[in-house]
Amino acid sequence: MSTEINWFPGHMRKAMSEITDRLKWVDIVIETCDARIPFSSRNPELHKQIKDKNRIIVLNKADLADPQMTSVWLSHYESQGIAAMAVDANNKGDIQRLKKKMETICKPILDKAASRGRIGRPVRAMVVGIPNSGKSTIINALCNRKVVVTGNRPGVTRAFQWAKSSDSLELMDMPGVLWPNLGSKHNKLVLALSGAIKTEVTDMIYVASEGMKWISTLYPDYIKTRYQVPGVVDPDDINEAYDRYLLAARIKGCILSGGRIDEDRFAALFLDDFRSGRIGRITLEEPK
Ligand SMILES: Nc1nc2c(ncn2[C@@H]2O[C@H](COP(=O)(O)OP(=O)(O)OP(=O)(O)O)[C@@H](O)[C@H]2O)c(=O)[nH]1
Ligand SMILES: [Mg+2]
Repeated sequence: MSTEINWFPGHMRKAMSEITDRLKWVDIVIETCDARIPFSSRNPELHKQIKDKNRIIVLNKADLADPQMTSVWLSHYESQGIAAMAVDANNKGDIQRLKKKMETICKPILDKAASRGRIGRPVRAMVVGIPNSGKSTIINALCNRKVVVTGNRPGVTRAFQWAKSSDSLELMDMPGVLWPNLGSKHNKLVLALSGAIKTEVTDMIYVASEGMKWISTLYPDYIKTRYQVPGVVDPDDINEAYDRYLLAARIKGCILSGGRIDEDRFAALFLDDFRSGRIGRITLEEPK
């Protein structure tokens, strides 16, 4: 991926400072992560800001992640004493469980307020996370109605907005934020693969071919079955990854007139397959 990619545009810098300013208004932080990339979807800059707040990690898009790995991640958080829950924000049962969990977290806060004579003031929760992780979808689900705008691309929410979940819980939607240095090559790759980075600033062919290699390494049968291509022999061989990518593109009929491979079309097709779970339920990283 080119180092000139601008994944930290001005509006994210502004959103980060808005988060910092408004943290003092809220009692709880809901940190929304992507269950497919629990490590890379935790923004270290955000973490610094929220680490001392009462908070819960929501591993969202759990319907797209490997359920066994999700259990491993939840045990990992439990061992660290971090409240966490995995959800599919579009699943009513999961949202009911999240509501119950929120009630449990809110109760001591409401009790404490009541003991000081402050009755009727709802608990306020700020929902933060990387772009496209499902923050606004979770808010709408917790409110049982469409209060905030959602969309299948990063950068949909541009300004903070309050939403009332119940008489005792108000939620603040926030723009998704990345950080200036996205960390390792792996972090950048999986963030792009998941859809957290705008397509316009990403080398989609690189992301798709390297993503295909990484998924082939972790889940060899998924790639072989869907694209009828051979498995990984040498993970460090860039040519091998690219040849596999071209072969898969040919097999899927991404061919231009004259017989040339339509690499862009296959990149879009592959990323759409991954993001909608058609390749399989995949988790791209494990706890370190
Ligand atoms: N499969 C699946 N899709 C989800 C889930 N939650 C959200 N989505 C989808 O993910 C996309 C992004 O959702 P948003 O709620 O707009 O994400 P966001 O975190 O608010 O994004 P920004 O405002 O851009 O930072 C939408 O297409 C949602 O329908 C989930 O649990 N599972
Ligand atoms: Mg949003």
